[in-house]
Amino acid sequence: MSLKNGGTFARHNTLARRDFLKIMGLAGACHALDSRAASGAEAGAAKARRPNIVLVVADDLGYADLGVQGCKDIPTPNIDSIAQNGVRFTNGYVSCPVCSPTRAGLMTGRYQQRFGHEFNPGPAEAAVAEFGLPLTEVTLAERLKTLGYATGMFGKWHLGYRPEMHPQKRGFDEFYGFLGGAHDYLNAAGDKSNPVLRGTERVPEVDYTTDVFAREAVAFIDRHRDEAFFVYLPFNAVHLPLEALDKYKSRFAAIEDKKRHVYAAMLSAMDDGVGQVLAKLRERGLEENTMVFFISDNGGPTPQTTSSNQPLRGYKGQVLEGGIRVPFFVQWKGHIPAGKVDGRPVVSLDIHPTALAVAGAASQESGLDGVSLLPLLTQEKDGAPHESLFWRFGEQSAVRVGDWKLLQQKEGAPQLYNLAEDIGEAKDLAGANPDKVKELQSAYDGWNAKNIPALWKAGRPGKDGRKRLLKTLSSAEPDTESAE
Ligand SMILES: [Ca+2]
Repeated sequence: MSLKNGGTFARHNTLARRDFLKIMGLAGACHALDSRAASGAEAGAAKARRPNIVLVVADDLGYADLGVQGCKDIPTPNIDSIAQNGVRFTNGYVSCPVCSPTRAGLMTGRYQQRFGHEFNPGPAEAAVAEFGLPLTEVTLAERLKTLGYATGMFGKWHLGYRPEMHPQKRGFDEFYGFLGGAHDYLNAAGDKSNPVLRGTERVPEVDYTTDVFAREAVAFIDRHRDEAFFVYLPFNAVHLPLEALDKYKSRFAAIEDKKRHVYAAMLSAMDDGVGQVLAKLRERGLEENTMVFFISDNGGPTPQTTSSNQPLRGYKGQVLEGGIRVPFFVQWKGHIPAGKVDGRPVVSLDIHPTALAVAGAASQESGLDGVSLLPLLTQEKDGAPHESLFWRFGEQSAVRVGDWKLLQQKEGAPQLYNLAEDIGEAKDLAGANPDKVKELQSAYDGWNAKNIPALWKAGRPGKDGRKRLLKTLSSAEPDTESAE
């Protein structure tokens, strides 16, 4: 795709949003339309205000872990329904193959390497002292809050432990969840170094975390049903540790493999939770006024959890497709097509500008790397939203331009694949296509020139982190980069 096409898309993007707002009757003083004070039928009130945004993020869910993505032994009807009622992107990517950097990109709409958020921080007990989403960056929650949204977050933060990094300092009115990267599900209140918090207060008793995060999100929707809201629901499911309630495990008595059995139960619990959120939107007549996103934060770590990235090669922690291509669904009843499968490459960075466009933000923010997907979703625009997509994760890097992908793993020579013909990245075409290698390398170098060095490295805690690590070594099992 040429630069010219990219420019056309950007212009069309702006036009489409303006037209869309006109249609919605939202152009101009949207804020005045906030219907908190309005009474009467809920559905009627919902029509006269900015659309809600619900962003559900699964943790370490593989590309093929959902029914609609090909999973055969674990039914996920509720998550599947988002794809069935909306658009399923089959080339949907995240900007990193591990947790925290993906979330940094997701919240900011910018490649996280632009601001040094390239790595995970290490486990909560020994997090790198420098860790946290830099305060130079503006989150989606902050931008939506400025537009008058009620903002709530329920689940895993993983963007900083320091007080100034707390979700409620980064745009969220309400927070129920934990600050770290991994968490117990069954004895959730027992984790003293990474407690479950309501706001900044430790919660003394916590149910199965997947259940409770969904319950909190549902309660938030109920409380804020008469105003525009943004719900960020990043489950820690289906990340390690493998822990599930008997009521979920009993659904999978036929699965003999012990890991798979618990994994199925954890995924089923999350599917129930998503179902409860969708049911609440339906009950309150908000489906047509709410855009719902569903993604995973990185690919599945198959050996650890039995997650599947088929037919992709590679796992969490790698820039092979299995690490970065994820389930990516968007639903907005009555506004975007139902049951559409879209093969155009999109990336998690696009969610931020898409949400702002849906919210009717007056102008596009500068400095974003993501683009609004609204013109794709409303079918007003053909063509790809991105000329190219990029990944950098320490010694690993990758670039995708059209169907071509050039990638550099930790060791070895750069590899070139044609994803249209070889989704499993099995046939390295680098030797036969030196010009293509050069072209993609040049695109990567241009992108990378605007990045900065990583502000911290996982597994190398700063002075404070080292102290904490030594203190907790007897009780803690340090996570590896890929396990976190
Ligand atoms: Ca993850």
